[in-house]
Amino acid sequence: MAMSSDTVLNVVEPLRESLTPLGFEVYPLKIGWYNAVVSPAHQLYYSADTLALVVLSTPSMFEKVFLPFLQTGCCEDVRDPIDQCVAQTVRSCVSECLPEQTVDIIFDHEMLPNRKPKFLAQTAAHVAGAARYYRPSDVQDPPWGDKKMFGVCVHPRLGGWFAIRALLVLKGVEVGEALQQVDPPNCVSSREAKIELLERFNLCWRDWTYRDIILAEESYSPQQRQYFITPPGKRQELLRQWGFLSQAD
Ligand code: B12
Repeated sequence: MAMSSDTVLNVVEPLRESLTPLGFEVYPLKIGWYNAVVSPAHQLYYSADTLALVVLSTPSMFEKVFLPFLQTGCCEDVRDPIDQCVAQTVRSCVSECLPEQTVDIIFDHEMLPNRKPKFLAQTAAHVAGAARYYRPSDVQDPPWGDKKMFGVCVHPRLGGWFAIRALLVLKGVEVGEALQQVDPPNCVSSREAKIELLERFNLCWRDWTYRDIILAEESYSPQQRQYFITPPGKRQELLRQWGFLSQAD
């Protein structure tokens, strides 16, 4: 089904309207933009003009969706309550807003049998114009030499205070010229700042200073910080302390 720009908006706007108040952001992209940059092993098998949406969580998702989700008691015995909560929220918004569409929903933590991620979240966020992906190869003659360094996305308003949660692929919805690619803002532009960002993300990511590489409009609340600083294996215990889980286990 070929779509005009009006129709792109008819898909994007309802999802935005339902996910934005819950602390998420939604950005459209074409599968072809993603496939143009990733290696053959990471290609997504849809036609180049297929419409997709990348979903980010912003700081307020924790209070708007996660704490209420905990209150419902849904997270007893789940591997990762955040992933569970995000999956439930995204799935229900998609089926409510796009009941007529076949949507493949891929989450950031999902892996293929060969243990590669099902989609590269940072690349998707970059090509959608949501958050610029700073890669080690963006720095010429880097001070870290040949050491393996990971890249990091920076959001123009949230710095590093967000996560990339899902890619929604609208199967059979082809958009052609109706969707134009926009460059994500280059908010960390000097060579020195890029070096600082990549060093923080790789060498001291636990102190979260990479998230403040630019001044952010919003960041994680003290309660959210406490949750994410707690190692995943100890989060159940923390939730119990907060009174969200039953005492007996
Ligand atoms: C596996 C993984 C890890 C592994 C390995 C990291 C890695 N990058 O390979 C480990 C365990 C080390 C890790 C650690 C962390 N991770 Co991690 N991780 C992932 C995961 C699941 C997959 C990443 C991956 O395998 N990449 C594969 C490599 C090959 O991809 P790549 O290097 O980007 O290469 C591609 C691009 O370069 C692209 N490309 C080529 N040319 C061009 C040109 C352009 C312009 C573009 C845009 C792209 C592009 O093609 C290449 C592939 O062919 C992602 C979620 C996801 N589904 O993507 C989160 C993710 C990258 N991690 C994240 C985070 C936050 C972390 C941690 C801070 C811990 C945490 N969760 O708080 C640490 C920090 C890193 C560190 N210092 O250890 C965030 C990053 C958010 C951000 N702002 O960028 C992600 C996106 C998760 C999320 N939900 O938001 N992680």
